[in-house]
Amino acid sequence: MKRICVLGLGYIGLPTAAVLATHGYSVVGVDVKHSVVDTVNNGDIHIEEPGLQTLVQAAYKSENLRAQSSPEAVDVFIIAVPTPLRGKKADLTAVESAAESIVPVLKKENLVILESTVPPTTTEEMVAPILEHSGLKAGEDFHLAHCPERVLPGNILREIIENDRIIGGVTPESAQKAKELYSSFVSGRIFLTDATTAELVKVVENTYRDVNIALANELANVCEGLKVHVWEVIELANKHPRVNLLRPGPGVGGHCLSVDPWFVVQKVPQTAKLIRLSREINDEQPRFVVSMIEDLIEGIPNPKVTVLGVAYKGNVDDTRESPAIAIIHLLEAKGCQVRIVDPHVKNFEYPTVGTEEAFTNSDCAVLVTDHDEFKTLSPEELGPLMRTKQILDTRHCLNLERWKAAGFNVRLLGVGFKS
Ligand code: SAJ
Repeated sequence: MKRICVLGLGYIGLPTAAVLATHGYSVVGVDVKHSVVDTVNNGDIHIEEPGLQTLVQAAYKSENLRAQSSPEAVDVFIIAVPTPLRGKKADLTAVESAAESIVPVLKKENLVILESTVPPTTTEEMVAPILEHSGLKAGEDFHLAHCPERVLPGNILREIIENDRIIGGVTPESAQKAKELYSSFVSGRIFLTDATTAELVKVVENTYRDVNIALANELANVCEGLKVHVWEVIELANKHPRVNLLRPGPGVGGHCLSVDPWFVVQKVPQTAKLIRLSREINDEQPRFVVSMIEDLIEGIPNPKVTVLGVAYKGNVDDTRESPAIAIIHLLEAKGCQVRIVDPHVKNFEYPTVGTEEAFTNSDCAVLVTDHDEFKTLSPEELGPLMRTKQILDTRHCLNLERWKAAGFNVRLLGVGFKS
């Protein structure tokens, strides 16, 4: 198993291709975007991920990584394409076309691995039948497995190697073949199962987190009403050895937690009640944040609001499903002028500006993303630029005592004091 084709050179595919290339495999990366193919063929990257540039450079120099627009005959195919949400259901178009593009070059004894997150049964009921258009039978003539990626954006390169992996084969032999490949670069444990179980395990992991955050968000809103400090409640409750509440915030974003639970709901809509409700609670959170901002800017004519951060979480450049998007839409719908700062995000549907410009004449700053850069902002320097010195921290990541000392009216999500 020396030649590998990775289909999809995004957040998962590119790091995977680069790791494989630096582990001695000859890797062909495939992407439908020509700009991505060109970038990778120049040894460059098109996404922000710590350490990735260095790794891709190393892969490029080793001449083990090149990119092109369609797959060629190899030993192993890894599909790592996006599975976005459309109408609360998985859009599997990219998986479908990736599988179709493999058909003409698929050979006996090949191994095909689906890494993309998919609704349970996709590998067996959708990918296998497409690949079988080649005339070869999955599990008999070629091996097919689902090996969900489980890495945390921002920490991908370490986690690709160190995380435990779940591998689900359409047959035990397929799982075993995939294990042989992963064990050549993974230091974590590898667990084997069937393809549908692996698909469900992956979406359940993110569902567990989403449900936990929904509870934290509901608690934050409960604490607002009770005038209790939610962050203290969670910290103290987590002192119990069997309690691990996650953190409330402005909502849940990213391509995983806000998406994957719907993959379960779409399969069993009548049964997955808690999963659906948790999604709804987390999707409602931007509205709650905006109601807090409204409270702060009440009575101010032509209010201007500074949004600190549009990435879905701190220190990444990814804005997919970010709660900031809903917050900005809602603020604009309420007639606010919005100024956005994000030191990590380069491409966003709204213009972003520098910090000083964003604070100038502003009536309220709202911290949406916990980027490290925001933790060291100077309220002493930024306050005088503002029309009204107010700040709302939805992540509990600012030193609000300092902002208060600089003359700010401060609010923290989930604390419940009137401004
Ligand atoms: N969030 C909170 N409160 C918390 C933790 C997170 O509001 O206490 C929010 C974040 O701000 C963000 C969202 O949840 O908007 C998701 O962030 P995350 O850090 O929980 O997860 P992701 O989406 O970056 O990555 C997850 C990871 N899954 C788990 O930890 C179970 C990662 O391991 C997966 O590989 C990834 O989803 C994926 O691709 O599925």
